[in-house]
Amino acid sequence: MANGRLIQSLIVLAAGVALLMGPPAEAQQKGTIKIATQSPLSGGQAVLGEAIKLGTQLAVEQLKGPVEKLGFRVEVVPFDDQAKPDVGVANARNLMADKDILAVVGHLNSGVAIPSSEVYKEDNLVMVSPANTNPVITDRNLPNVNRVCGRDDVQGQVGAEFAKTALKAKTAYVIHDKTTYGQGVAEFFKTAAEVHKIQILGFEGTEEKANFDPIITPMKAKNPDLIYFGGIYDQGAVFLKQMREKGVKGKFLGPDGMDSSDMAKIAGKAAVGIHYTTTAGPATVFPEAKKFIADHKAKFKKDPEPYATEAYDSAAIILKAVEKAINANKGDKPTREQVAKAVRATKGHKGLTGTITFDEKGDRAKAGYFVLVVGSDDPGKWAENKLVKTLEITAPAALKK
Ligand code: ABU
Repeated sequence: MANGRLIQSLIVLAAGVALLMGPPAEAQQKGTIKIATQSPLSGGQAVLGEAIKLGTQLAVEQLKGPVEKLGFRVEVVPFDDQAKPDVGVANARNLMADKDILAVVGHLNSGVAIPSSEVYKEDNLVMVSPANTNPVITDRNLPNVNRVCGRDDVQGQVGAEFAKTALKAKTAYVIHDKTTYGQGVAEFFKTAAEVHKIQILGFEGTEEKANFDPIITPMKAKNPDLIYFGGIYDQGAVFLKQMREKGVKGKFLGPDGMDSSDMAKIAGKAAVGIHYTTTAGPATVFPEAKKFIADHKAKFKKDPEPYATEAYDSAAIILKAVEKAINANKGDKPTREQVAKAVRATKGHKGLTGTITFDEKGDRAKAGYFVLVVGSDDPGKWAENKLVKTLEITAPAALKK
């Protein structure tokens, strides 16, 4: 009898303790919300693709708390688009099939992001791009496509103005990689350069990655003041190195595709002194990014590469939007469309790279544009490249429908 009472008391006590501790963790779980990344994680552009993945991972690790408090586990799912449009589209189909994926941070390449985002659009899956600069990204007015970086129509003008006023170029020779991004930014540079009365001595596209002799020989004969390369560092650095080896003396300018420590690794001494424009603000110029740089170094044992900071901001915007969408949905898991709408409504987000507001087409209302000069052939010192110009420019208005 006494034993019976003791057992009864223990049961009551255990129930009381359980009540005080709240329901077990699994009972609070309303499911998983996944944020995908899409960027090249293999191949020649993996340095920047990896930066996008790492920036996203760090943001989710540090900022997922409020969404988790609402009962959801938050995960990052990285996809390797290999900088190839067909791979990006195939990945997009796969990630669309996973209904827990509510947002994408990506891509690196505009030529991959444009067709992939046509797939995301089918179910209003939101994409926030840290790095895609081609105007078409947002000029399509898709409700699910946004970017925190600038645009090539502006970047081309910034480059041309710098070529004229700072580099004193009177003539230029323009090479591009025939991609949506590389050819696009080269054309914007050329148009703006002509407005500045820079004479364009040549304009040529190539997919060559190893032997640039057939391009360099006629270019050298024209002795341009400036060579502009519209493309990415894995090709541009090889071209630059060979161009110097062949005795081309003109100054070298490129867009944000040059902005990677692999530029110095591949081009070596030829990289020292070249200029590039970029929409990836060097992390060191943002006071808010100080802790991010330290955390990135501690966790990944290296400096953040360009666009890691913008990836962090992209993921932070997504997490805030997911939190708002859950609350607006009475605590239930939101739809992809609800998240997309909350992302587009982003106004005055205090990011690492400054204040971010999306305009009606998904552009960052005011984006930063930077001009830098390479200071060393040591890839480990890429983050120390000297900033020579900073601009903040309002995104061009939406195209008339
Ligand atoms: N903006 C640099 C990466 C290249 C691209 O937008 O395609």
